[in-house]
Amino acid sequence: MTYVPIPYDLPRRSPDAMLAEARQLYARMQQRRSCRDFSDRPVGRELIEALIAVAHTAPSGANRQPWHFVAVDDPALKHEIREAAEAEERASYARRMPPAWLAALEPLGTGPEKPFLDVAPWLVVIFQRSWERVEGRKEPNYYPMESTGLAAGMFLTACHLAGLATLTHTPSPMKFLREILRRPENEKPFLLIPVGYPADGCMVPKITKRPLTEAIQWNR
Ligand code: IYR
Repeated sequence: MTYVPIPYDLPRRSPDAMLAEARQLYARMQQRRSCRDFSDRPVGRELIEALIAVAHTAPSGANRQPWHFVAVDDPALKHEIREAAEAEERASYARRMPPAWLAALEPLGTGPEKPFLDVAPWLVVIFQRSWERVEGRKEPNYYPMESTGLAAGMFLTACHLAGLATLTHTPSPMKFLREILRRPENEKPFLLIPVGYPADGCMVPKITKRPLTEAIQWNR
């Protein structure tokens, strides 16, 4: 059974307007940074829902939408997540991460303490659904990691453009999130994203991106 075709009504804009739009968007996106120092200022649930709605427009393999978003603002639940994440992170930083990895992170100054998991008003946990149970059988999803990554990227972009800071946090392993958040066995934690306002006086490391010319090849 095929989908009903409908007209694709993409608004027509002049090339100049398109270029100006792209450059303005670039300037705004250059200001996006990973934030590790959040304010506890509340953010409304309606806004979080609207931002997740943006992510939910992402393309996905066979339109299976293999993602699930869990938004946590309950302080006790955030704290439970913090405790579990820090337990994993302490083991990672002390034993599991090889010296080269620790050396690569050293300039960022990260460590096993994750106060932002208590402080940020929301923790948005994205799960990847690798398969679905259909009438008792396991049906695979297609490109679940790519699809969920696309949705995650759109979520980060939406948060930034709305004026909120995020951190793509990856405590490892992240299995504890499925247990704490009572998600089913077909869902794998993908990213843990604190969302909120930066703390007053929040500082971020001065990093730059390599020149665009090194990231693009035109033709062969
Ligand atoms: N997941 C750990 C370590 C970490 C790893 C990378 I790669 C980073 O860019 C930053 C941190 C943590 O969250 O501290």
